[in-house]
Amino acid sequence: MEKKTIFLIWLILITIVGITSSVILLSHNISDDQKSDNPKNIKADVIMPTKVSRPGCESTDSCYIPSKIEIKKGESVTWVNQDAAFHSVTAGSYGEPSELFDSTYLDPEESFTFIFENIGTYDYFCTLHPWMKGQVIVQ
Ligand SMILES: [Cu+2]
Repeated sequence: MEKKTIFLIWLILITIVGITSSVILLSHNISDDQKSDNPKNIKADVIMPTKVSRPGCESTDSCYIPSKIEIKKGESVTWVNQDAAFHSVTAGSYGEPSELFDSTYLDPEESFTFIFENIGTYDYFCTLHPWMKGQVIVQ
């Protein structure tokens, strides 16, 4: 009778340990999934390449790559800052921001996504480097 009780307690303990380790393993997997959402793994539609914080990229239209992107209404564009300097993605043109979107300062490797709900041609620029210009064409 006593042996049976000990066996039952042992069985309950094993079950608890089993459940606890499954929960720990599951939560580990969840945090691994969340890590893949970090900016370095984000799919970039447009990048800000290196060294665009000095003038020059505008002569080859490569301050944002690609500088012109065509999408369909309702789609989004994701910009990723691959430079070592801060940049922004700001709707409008230098001195005339349209206020439709503004990433504010993006750190290196940081990204910004905007969903375009309306057809049109949208100019954007970098508030820190006026020579940096790009365009989103929504069809
Ligand atoms: Cu910039």
